[in-house]
Amino acid sequence: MPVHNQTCVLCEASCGLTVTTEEDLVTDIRGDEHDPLSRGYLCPKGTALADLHHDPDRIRRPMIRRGEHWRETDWDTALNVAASGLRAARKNHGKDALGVYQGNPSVHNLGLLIYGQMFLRSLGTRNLYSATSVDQLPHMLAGLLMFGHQLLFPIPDVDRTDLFVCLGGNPEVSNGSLMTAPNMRARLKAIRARGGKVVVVDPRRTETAQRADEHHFIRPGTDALLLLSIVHTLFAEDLVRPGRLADHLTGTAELRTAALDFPPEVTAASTGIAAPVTRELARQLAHTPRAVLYGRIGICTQEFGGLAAWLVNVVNVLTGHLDEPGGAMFTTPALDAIPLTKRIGHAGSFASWHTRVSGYPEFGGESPVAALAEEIDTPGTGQVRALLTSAGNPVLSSPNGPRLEKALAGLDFMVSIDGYLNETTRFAHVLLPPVSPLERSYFNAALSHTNVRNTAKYHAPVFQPGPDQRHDWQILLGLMLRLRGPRSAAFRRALGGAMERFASPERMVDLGLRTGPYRLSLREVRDQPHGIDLGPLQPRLPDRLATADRRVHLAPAEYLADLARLRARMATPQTPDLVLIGRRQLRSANSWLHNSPRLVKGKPRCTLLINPADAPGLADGDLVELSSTVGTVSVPVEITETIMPGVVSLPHGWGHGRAGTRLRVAATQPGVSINDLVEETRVDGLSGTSALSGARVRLKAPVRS
Ligand SMILES: Nc1nc2c(c(=O)[nH]1)N[C@H]1C(S)=C(S)[C@@H](COP(=O)(O)OP(=O)(O)OC[C@H]3O[C@@H](n4cnc5c(=O)[nH]c(N)nc54)[C@H](O)[C@@H]3O)O[C@H]1N2
Ligand SMILES: Nc1nc2c(c(=O)[nH]1)N[C@H]1C(S)=C(S)[C@@H](COP(=O)(O)OP(=O)(O)OC[C@H]3O[C@@H](n4cnc5c(=O)[nH]c(N)nc54)[C@H](O)[C@@H]3O)O[C@H]1N2
Ligand code: SF4
Ligand SMILES: [Mo]
Repeated sequence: MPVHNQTCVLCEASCGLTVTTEEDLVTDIRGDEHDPLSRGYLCPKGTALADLHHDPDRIRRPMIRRGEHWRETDWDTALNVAASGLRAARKNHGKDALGVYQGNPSVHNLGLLIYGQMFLRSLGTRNLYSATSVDQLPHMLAGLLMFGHQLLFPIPDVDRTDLFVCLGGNPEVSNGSLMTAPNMRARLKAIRARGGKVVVVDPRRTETAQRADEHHFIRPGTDALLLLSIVHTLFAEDLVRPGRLADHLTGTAELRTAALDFPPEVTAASTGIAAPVTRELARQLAHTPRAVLYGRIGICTQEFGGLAAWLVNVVNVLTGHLDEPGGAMFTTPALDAIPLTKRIGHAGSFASWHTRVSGYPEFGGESPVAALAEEIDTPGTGQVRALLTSAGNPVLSSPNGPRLEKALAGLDFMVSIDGYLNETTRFAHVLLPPVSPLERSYFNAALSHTNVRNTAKYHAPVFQPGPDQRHDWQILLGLMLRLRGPRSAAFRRALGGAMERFASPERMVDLGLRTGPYRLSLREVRDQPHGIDLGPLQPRLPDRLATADRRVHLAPAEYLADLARLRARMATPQTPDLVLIGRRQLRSANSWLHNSPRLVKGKPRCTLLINPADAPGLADGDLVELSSTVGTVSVPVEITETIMPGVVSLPHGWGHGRAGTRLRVAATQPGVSINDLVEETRVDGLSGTSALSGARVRLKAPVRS
């Protein structure tokens, strides 16, 4: 039976796979022992790729909706109808009337990544949205303001560090993010085995925290205060040692002044972290030669996400851990997007314009998702009339899902590129389904920028797509030619054919590799079925810096100005409300794998974690009503000391079973959507990133036991 090498595209870990097939069936999926990063590791989602591929609910032919009725059609008709609806909105109401939402899997799909950037940006609409603004935007902003490029992410060199301080991440479950590092459990265990230490700061004693040396509860949304207190301590106790980078910094004095107001004794009441703990954390980071402070989504999607992401980098710089082995390092990808994007003027942008309704700042040419519903449902010039969604499910993944649902229902026209009729795409008028992940080739274009070790991997598709199937990039190309290309169908076909041949994702990768730092070719990478190991991360500064003065900017004015907001928050008394945070689960991938029987079987997982102190009279499994200013959900509780008193947690990505979806397995375990409770108006006032974490909620209990 044929055995194929592939890579799992379901999360950033990008585990190598060996996939055994028999005719058109997947018979086995295992971890590839020779993959330079994953070395045979696989989580339960990897095997579920087979379920995804064979899922009878997965849409395989384009469809057009009239009222509630969907009918299959051919590609030419579907693309023509889709393009004419989108074109009408632009023609009648201007460029901004066409909105676009790109979801997370775009990052894991080579063709979609390249063509998405090329085509969707060329539409010139300000109403360009993506999952970035419910995710890593604050880290990208810090890359831009501190290092000069939005893609300059410092990555924890987890395999060589002796102190891993994890703030707002749960890598044992998420398998690492902005840190492509499969099997984080083994990697963290290895730190401890070599005498190192793992410290977790999180409002929940997570799976990662349970195996760490130390865990400290922190009140959601207060990380910037903790980090400023660490900075304060570093200066106050003369622990600042930027080492080799000392000559390449600006803003050290401003930073010291900024942190003066935030001694640990002052911030403790807000963070819940006692001053001696904060001081000790600062000292350990300063005194451990190979140490790294890592901050992930919990510090991004909160009210002070911008400040927190900045301060994580600041602490790594001040303690001499930026760009040093065992610290936070920059990658050297074989296809290096940083010089390529810099050359075409795409190093990043921030606040060069603001959104129409709420005045949120643009980032990288995009509007934050927090603005999507209001830009659709608020009349006026620039109102979104037609929407194209691709690889996303914002009804479940963005805040205030119910408002967005209403807004989508009111659009003149909507097109979705997606293989599922889900909570979002059911509103589309045209659904354009791409091939499955096993029917396309793989190259680690995006995630090689976040690898903990440099690698290059290419795989051919496991299955060849049939003649009536289209890749995402071919769908985008079809739309692009119909929206902006020649009017004659014959000329369009000829141009499309030429582009498919000469501008295929493979061609572009080959070109990128040849001009990249290792001067590889696609053939050389393809010849290594398990990928090429390009070695550990190397020091890259100052050369890698993209700032005009070739320095690391420690105290950009944007951050200093935002400190006033933080001071005000510190002065605001706590309310008696509970505070809601999210959580990830090993057998979920955001909202879209709940139709896999092997991933949803067992006890319902969509439960509300609550501390016993907040649950008098409640028992495990009791159904409670949880409400916020935007909605109410009924959910069973799970009473546990692992959640901080005053905080409750719901996993995200649930809330299935809505009318018009075609997800029969998911409908048997629908759960509720956390984003039916999170206000869309909760944003980080600096960056516009949604503050998904920290919504105030009230409990009415129990409604039934
Ligand atoms: N199994 C699985 N893996 C995934 C995904 C998935 O859905 N399932 N999703 C993938 C995606 S898209 C991403 S972006 C990554 C994310 O990867 P991670 O960032 O590791 O994701 P989470 O598990 O959500 O961890 C966030 C942590 O922040 C904590 N937190 C919440 N609020 C705060 C706060 O205010 N301060 C602090 N310090 N902590 C806080 C939460 O309790 C949680 O433990 O995971 C990826 N991997
Ligand atoms: N409250 C709360 N909300 C959150 C989060 C949280 O922690 N808490 N996490 C946020 C984060 S980090 C993220 S990344 C977002 C994710 O938010 P989204 O990206 O909007 O949602 P997903 O659930 O990842 O949905 C992915 C969709 O892409 C489709 N898809 C999968 N692969 C492909 C492909 O190759 N091509 C195409 N065309 N479609 C494909 C799937 O069928 C599915 O419909 O959610 C965010 N929302
Ligand atoms: S950790 Fe799981 S979901 Fe992520 S790439 Fe590996 S097998 Fe896939
Ligand atoms: Mo994400």
